[in-house]
Amino acid sequence: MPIKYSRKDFPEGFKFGAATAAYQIEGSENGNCGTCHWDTFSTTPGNVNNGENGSIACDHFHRFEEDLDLVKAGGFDSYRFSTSWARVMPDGKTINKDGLDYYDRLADAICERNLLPNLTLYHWELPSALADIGGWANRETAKRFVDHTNAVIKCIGDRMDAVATINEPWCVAWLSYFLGHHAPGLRDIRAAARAMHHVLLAHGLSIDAMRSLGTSNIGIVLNLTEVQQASDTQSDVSAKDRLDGIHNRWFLDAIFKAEYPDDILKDLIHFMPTNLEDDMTLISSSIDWIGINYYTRTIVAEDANEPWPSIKEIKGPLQQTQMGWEIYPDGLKSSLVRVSREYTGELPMLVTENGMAWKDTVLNEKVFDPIRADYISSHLSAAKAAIDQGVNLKGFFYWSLLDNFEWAFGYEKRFGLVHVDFETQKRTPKASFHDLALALTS
Ligand code: GCO
Repeated sequence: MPIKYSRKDFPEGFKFGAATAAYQIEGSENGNCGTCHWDTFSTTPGNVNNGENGSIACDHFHRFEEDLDLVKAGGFDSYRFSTSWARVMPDGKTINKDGLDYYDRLADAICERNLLPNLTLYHWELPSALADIGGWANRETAKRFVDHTNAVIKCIGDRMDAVATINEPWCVAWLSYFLGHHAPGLRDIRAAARAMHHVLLAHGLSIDAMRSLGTSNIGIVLNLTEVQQASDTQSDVSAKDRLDGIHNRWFLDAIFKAEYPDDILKDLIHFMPTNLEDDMTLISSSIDWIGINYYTRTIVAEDANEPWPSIKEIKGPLQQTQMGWEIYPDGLKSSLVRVSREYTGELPMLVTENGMAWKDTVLNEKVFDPIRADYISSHLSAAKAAIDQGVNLKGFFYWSLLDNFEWAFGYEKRFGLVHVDFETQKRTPKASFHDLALALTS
C-alpha cells in the first residue's frame, strides 16, 4: 500500500527520521555496560512478558553499521538514538571507556552516511547504583545526570544535529513510580511525586551543563496523549482534566511557564519535595525545540472507588494496534496544535515518535504490513494538517527502525519498519519500509 504523501507535500527542509533507543536494541551484555534498573525489573518474575530482557536485544552494539545502512536505504534524513547511562557510567559515576568508544564510533558512522544525529541522553537506563539510592525519587539522581550529560556531550556533542535531555518524563516518573508498569515498578505516590519533579530538575541541570559546553539545538521529548472523557457528566469531565494535568500539562506548564498546574499540585503537594519553587527557573530554561511522541488517545472516566486521581481508562471502539492502542490520527493534529497555541508558539517542533506495533510475520523473505503504511499515511496527513494550522513542525520520526525490546511487553510487539528475527538477528525490511523509502526518495 503506497504512502499517500511524499517529501514534496511537506515544507522545504522538513526532516524525516527513524528512531530507536539504547536498551531496546543494543544488547546490554556487550561492551562492559553496567546493569540498569531495567535489567533487574525484567528478571523479576511477572514484570515483563516471557521474562525477556534487553541483554541481547537486536545486538545493535555489533550490527550498527548494517542498521545505519538501512536508515540510509530508507531515504531518511535523520537518525534518533539514545545513549545508555549505565553503559557510559556502569556504577553511576565512573566512565566506561568502552561505552564512550562505542558511541564515538556510532556517531561517526551516522555522520559518514550523511544522516543527522538526533541524540537523546536518557531513554531509561538508570544505573543500578542510582536505583539503589532511590532512583528518580532522590534529588541526587538529578545531580548525577549532569555527569552523564558532560561525559556524552564531551565525547560526541560536536557531531550532534540535535540533543534531547530526557525521553518521556511522564513514563520516567508516573508510569514507573506510580503505576508500576516500568522499572523500578513502584506504586508509591510519594516516590512518584518526587520523581515527577526530579526528572524535570535533571532536564534543567542538563541544559545548563550543555550550554556551558557550547551545545546548540537542545530540546526535550514529551509523550502526549489526547485525553477524552467517557461521558459528559461533571465527574468524567473532571477525570479527563486530572489525567490531562498529570500526563500533559504537568510537563508543559513546568517547562514553558515555570509552574506546575494548580489543579494537580494541590493534591500532589503533600508528597512533593520542599522548596520546589527554587528549581522552576532552571526547569524552564529556554530550549531550542520540543519533541512530541504520539501514539493514541486516552478515554477516561471517574473511578470514585479509588483514591486520587480516581481515574479509570475506558477502551474505545476504534481499530487497535497490536498494543491494544486505538488508531486515532486526529489526536496527533490536535496535540501539535494545542502545544503550539498554548505553549510554544514559533518554537520548532518535531514528531520524535509515531508508529504502530503489529503481529508481523515473514513469508518468503517478505513482510506484508499494509496496515502500517496506512497508519503512517494517516498520521502524516495529521502532521500536514497541523502545519496548515500554523504549527512550526520541522520533522517526523517513525518509531521504530527495528522490531525491538518493547519494555514490559518484551519482544512480542513489533513496531519496526524492519523485521528482526531475534533467534538469528536477521533483518528483513517490511513492505512499509519500502513504501516509505519510495515516498521519501521520489
Ligand atoms: C515509549 C518510548 C519507546 C517505546 C514506544 C512504543 O514511548 O515508550 O519512547 O521506547 O518503545 O513508545 O511504546
